[in-house]
Amino acid sequence: MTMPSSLAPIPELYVSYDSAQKMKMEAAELVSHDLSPRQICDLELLMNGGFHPLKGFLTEEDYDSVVEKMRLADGALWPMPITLDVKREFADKIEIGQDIALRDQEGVILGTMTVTDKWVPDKAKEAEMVFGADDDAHPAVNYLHNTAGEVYLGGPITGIQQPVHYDFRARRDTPNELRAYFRKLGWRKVVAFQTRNPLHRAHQELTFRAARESEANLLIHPVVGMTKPGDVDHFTRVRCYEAVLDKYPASTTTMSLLPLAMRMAGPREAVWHGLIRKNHGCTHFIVGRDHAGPGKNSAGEDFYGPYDAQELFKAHEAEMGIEMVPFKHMVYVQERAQYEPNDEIADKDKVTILNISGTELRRRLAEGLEIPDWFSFPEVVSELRKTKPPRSKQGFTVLFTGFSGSGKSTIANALMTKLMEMGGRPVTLLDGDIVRKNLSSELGFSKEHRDLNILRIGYVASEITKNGGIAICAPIAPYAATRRKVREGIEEYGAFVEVHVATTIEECERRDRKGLYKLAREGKIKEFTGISDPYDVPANPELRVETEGADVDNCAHQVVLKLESMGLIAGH
Ligand code: PPS
Repeated sequence: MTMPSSLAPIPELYVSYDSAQKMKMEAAELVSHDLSPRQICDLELLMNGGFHPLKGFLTEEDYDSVVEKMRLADGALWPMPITLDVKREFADKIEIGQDIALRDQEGVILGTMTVTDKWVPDKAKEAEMVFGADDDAHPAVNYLHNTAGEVYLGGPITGIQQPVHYDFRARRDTPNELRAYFRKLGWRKVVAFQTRNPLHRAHQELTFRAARESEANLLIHPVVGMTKPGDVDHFTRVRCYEAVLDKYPASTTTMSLLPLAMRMAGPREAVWHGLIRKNHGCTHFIVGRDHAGPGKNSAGEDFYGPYDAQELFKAHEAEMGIEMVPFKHMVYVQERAQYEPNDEIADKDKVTILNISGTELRRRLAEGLEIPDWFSFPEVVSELRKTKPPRSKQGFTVLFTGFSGSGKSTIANALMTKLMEMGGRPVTLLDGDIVRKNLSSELGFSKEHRDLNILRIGYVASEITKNGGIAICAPIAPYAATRRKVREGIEEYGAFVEVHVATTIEECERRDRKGLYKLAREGKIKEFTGISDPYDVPANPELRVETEGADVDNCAHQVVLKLESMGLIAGH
């Protein structure tokens, strides 16, 4: 087997410091492409040699070959299409041979690309061949169809500067920085552990054993670029990793953060991860069961077999020049108070084997239940608890929707007062009228304007929810599709409680508190909800309150009871 014979530097795509200063000025004149977060991750690893031997975003010929054969056109093994997807309107402006500037989201020029290729990819084919199925349940296929631009541009990159990171700077290393570190410490064999999850005791055991068995040092190499939607954020994870790092014998282990945008492509991803680690100077790589698995497909089945990744890696191991260390499934044996590889326990019928699944862990965190010491380290559990407090301490949003005059604002006000009496979390009321005065004063009541108004309310509510507060919103919010969008934005951070204030249009008109229904009937107010403009009755709100025959206090109390039953407020 060919192993890296030296830790000599790997080629990068950066120009010298002086040239970079000059190029930066010149590049300001070029047509610019604003990179997406994923493209920034890809570009960083292209420029620093993490994706060696790639010299830029793939050309059409390389792309076809990677998709079909997992190889570049020159035959080199490369399993993942690294492509620069752009919008059609942008592609139409670009001539072949033209240089473009690649900018980060703040407009900083990171590099330039000479566009040698421009084509419309067959995305369905890419999905089938690279990810195994053209199924949007796969996060990368979903990205391909719903986020990526229609056209791919390819060509060589000239690197000007690394993307700027303000977080954990001391923990970020380029392939050459890691190679230099290994050289300096005399680490000739290094086994890398890839992860996108917090580490618990079982991981610490298995990585320690992997290193010991391969007589190598250990590199914990977590992904901090983009991982699977819904994963624990990397800030929390890195704080957890730092706690676990102290548990290894001194000077056997180090940690470095990898700005990779994962694709969750299972077997192909494992091979890709191996090549990336080889570029970072590692000799061994741990591949687990269902490595980089994307979860279930839309038929509820796994996308890949549990050992497909190990098999594909094994088949290419010699050519890759990095050795696979298969992940051992570690379980806790209560009688012996230690972790042991599951397949090495001879007396399974005589001992008690304990395990806590990922789902069970999430449940315990969500409900504030005990997480035993044998499962994880107290420092890790406490970090996780900080980011995932129990539901009764998380932020949430209540959206009241209903006709004008239905009683939304009155009930919302009563609810706010009740929640403030309970205390614990800040409460913000985003009432229809208040919002229209402060946030949406230029808007009218066309469909477009109402949507804008509701999306603005949704955005503010999502920020409040994210930061642990309670947002109470009370606009008419007549369109179901817009309400759904708001729900999606908020559910990323906390619960969304839709309350339909179901007062009939007849009753609202009879009450006519502001005299608006009369004006609407006379045609003096146009596009009036329920009279001359539509209202989509919520099909599945968390709660529907009838106001006729019930007083305000009772309506607000129904909402409180709902919030209690959802675990959002502690019983009182
Ligand atoms: S929306 O559709 O959600 O953007 O509406 P919203 O921001 O809640 O604003 C509704 C309040 O504006 C007054 N108003 C109208 N409502 C409906 N249709 C028309 N054409 C209209 N013109 C003015 C009305 O007083 C609403 O207040 P509420 O508190 O709902 O009674």
